[in-house]
Amino acid sequence: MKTVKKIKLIFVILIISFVVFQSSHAQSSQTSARSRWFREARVGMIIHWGLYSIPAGIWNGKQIPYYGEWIKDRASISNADYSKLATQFNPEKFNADEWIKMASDAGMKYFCFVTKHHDGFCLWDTKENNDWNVIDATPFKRDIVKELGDACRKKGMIYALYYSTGLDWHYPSTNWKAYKPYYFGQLKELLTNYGKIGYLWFDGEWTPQWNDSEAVELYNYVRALDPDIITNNPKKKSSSTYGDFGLDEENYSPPDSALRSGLWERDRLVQFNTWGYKSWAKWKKSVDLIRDMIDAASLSMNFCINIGPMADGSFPPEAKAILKDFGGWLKVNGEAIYNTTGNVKNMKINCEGRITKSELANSIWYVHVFNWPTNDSSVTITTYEPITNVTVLDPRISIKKPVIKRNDGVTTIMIYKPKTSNSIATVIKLQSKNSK
Ligand code: H79
Repeated sequence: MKTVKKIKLIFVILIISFVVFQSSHAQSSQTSARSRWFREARVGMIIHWGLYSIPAGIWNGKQIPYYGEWIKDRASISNADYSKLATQFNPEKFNADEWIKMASDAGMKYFCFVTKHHDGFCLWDTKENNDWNVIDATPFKRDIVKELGDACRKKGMIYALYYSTGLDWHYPSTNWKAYKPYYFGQLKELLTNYGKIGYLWFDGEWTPQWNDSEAVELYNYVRALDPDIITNNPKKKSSSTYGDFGLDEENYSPPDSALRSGLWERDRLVQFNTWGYKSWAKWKKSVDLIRDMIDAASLSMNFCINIGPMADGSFPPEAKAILKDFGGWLKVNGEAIYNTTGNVKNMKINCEGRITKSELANSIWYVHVFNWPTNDSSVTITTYEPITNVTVLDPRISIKKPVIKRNDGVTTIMIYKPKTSNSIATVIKLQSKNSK
């Protein structure tokens, strides 16, 4: 064979094996034991907190647009000025147990912490640098990644980590040769010194140095450090083709068609247009966020709520109020979210709402009614399933005996609006005679 042909053939084989390798990962993660906790948990919390929480969206008296954690870039702050923030970082109200209790009380099953954002500042005791981490550069001198990990384990909360791989303004990731061993070393610390980590979230993958082979090398490196770990797609945010799950980040959503296969996490902000706390950004309403979570579950996606704590280590009161609403709703209706799947095809409802299906038992569905029909007509559910049992999950809500008809293999269920209903979503549980 001529050399050119040979090279072409080798090239084709390489591409094919790369694609096969990646897609086998994507498929297995949907059913694998590794990702089981992720599929069951359904709801988590991510925390953006660091030096950027001190200016909280204001620099030199001006409100700086865009994400609070991008303030160094957006306000063109010099390295010298930004590093002064480290000397002010002393969050006297930080208490890892309190944070994890708030997450747990809100119904969250996993907790993800941003260990290093794009500013490169490390919130753990890294040995890879001696000037840009919480131990060496701040008066606080406590290993936050460790304290949160310990608190998670005490509470039975799964601990996950975010790490800005592709972008580091302090140890410039543009100098790839020097940066790569640095960040590989840091990932080793994070994955070997802090107990079992549920997932690792990579970020900054849009940068030019971030090509396919780097993404595959990173994924293989991380899996070698912990064969059980799962990761988001290290190459592209809005796809789950590589790695184990895709991210539907707010302001960065994939097309609906992409969501039909693979594992996904939807990430939503509690303040508009920021992940890190901003003193002046508006807050979302609980009802919208909780319905967003229900919508995610109805599409078989996880939902992860982002909180930006304040510089003193406390959660903003508005965030606490939102989390309280999540906790209140999930405490009563969690059965319709945890351990469920979505994409229910053979069931229709005549009002604004969503449907999930139990993974724990056969033939159990949950209809989440957002808005009841405004006139006197009923919520009407039509399905091929032979439903025999209709109840409301919330024991405080009582409905009149529903009308259930079965004709030509189609079940029609009519439920009239109860005197009191849940203004976020009232969950109706349907069981068929095949339920186990
Ligand atoms: O950590 C949160 C964000 O700070 C981070 N990912 C989540 C989890 C993130 N920030 N930006 N992005 C993801 C998308 C990148 C947008 C960019 Fe740009 C467009 C980078 C360069 C062009 C906007 C415009 C920011 C700089 C210029």
